[in-house]
Amino acid sequence: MKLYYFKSSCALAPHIALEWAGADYETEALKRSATRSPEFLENVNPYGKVPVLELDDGRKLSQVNAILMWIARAYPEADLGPDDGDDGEIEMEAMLAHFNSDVHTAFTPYFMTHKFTTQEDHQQSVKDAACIEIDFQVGDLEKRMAGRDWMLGDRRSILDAYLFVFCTWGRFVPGLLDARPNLKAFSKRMAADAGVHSALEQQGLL
Ligand SMILES: N[C@@H](CCC(=O)N[C@@H](CS)C(=O)NCC(=O)O)C(=O)O
Repeated sequence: MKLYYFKSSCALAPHIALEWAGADYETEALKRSATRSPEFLENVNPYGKVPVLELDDGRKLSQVNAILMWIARAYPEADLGPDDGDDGEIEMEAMLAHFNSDVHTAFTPYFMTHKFTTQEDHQQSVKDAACIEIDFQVGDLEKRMAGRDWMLGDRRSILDAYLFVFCTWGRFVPGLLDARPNLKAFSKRMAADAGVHSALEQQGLL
C-alpha cells in the first residue's frame, strides 16, 4: 500500500490514520506542482490532488474522506471508525463532509491564493477574505472541542486525524489559535502521540 502526499497537505490525515491502524505502508513524497504533471494525472489521480492511497491490488483511492473511511473499515481492531449503528455512521459521514467541504475549503484560498485571482495586487485581499471564513470555521471547531479530548468524545477516530490537519494549517494564520485553548490542547495531545509523531517525522514536519 502506498500513500502519495506532498508536505503540509491534507494527506497528513490518512498518514496519521495509517499509523494508528498499524498498517504496512510506504509513502511517495511529491512536489505540489507534480500533482498537475501529465504522468500524475494519467497514472495516479486525474483530479490532480493528493492524497491518493494505492492499495495492494493496484486500485488507487482518492478523496480524503473515502481514504479515511477505507482505513477505518480495513483495520476495525484500531477502532477509528464511527460509533455503532446508523446514527454513528451518519454523524461521522456528516462531520467528514463538513470538514472536507467547509473547513478544508476555507483554507484553500489562503494557501493557494494564485488559484483565486490572476492579479498580483489582489492576492492580499483574497487572503484577507479567506481569514474571515477560516476564523468562522475554526471558531466553531473550538466550541465543539470544549470538554472533549477527541472529536467523538472519549476515543480517537479518523476525525481527529483530519482535525489535526486544520490545527497545523492554523499555525500559519496569524493569531488564529491564540485564543482557542481547546484546539491548542488538542494539538498538544496529538503532537504527543507516537503515530502522529511518526507521520510528522516522515513528512519532514517536525
Ligand atoms: N477533494 C479532495 C481535496 C484534496 C485537496 O485539496 N488536496 C490538495 C492538498 S491539501 C491538493 O492536492 N492540491 C493540489 C492542487 O490543487 O494543485 C480530497 O478530499 O481529497
